[in-house]
Amino acid sequence: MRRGLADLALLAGNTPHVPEDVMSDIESKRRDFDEIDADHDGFFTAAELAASLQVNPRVSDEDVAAVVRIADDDGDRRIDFEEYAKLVR
Ligand SMILES: [Ca+2]
Ligand SMILES: [Ca+2]
Repeated sequence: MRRGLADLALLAGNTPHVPEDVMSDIESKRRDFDEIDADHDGFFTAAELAASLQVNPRVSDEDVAAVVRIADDDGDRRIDFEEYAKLVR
């Protein structure tokens, strides 16, 4: 049996293992994370977080450092996506 393009498109659009709302939640977190992670190395540091928050003058360097301290589970002083997802869940 040969699959047509329509069948493949149907398969591609069909993700039974991940409910759509969970999927979009992860996707929107991933987008936010990528925005903070300016150099896209898969981590963001206090400096990258501070730069992304510069639009908000009420956020101090101390606040940023505190967020990184709280979110940084493995103590490498960088926040990976897993740590970020936990923080904003
Ligand atoms: Ca980075
Ligand atoms: Ca970390």
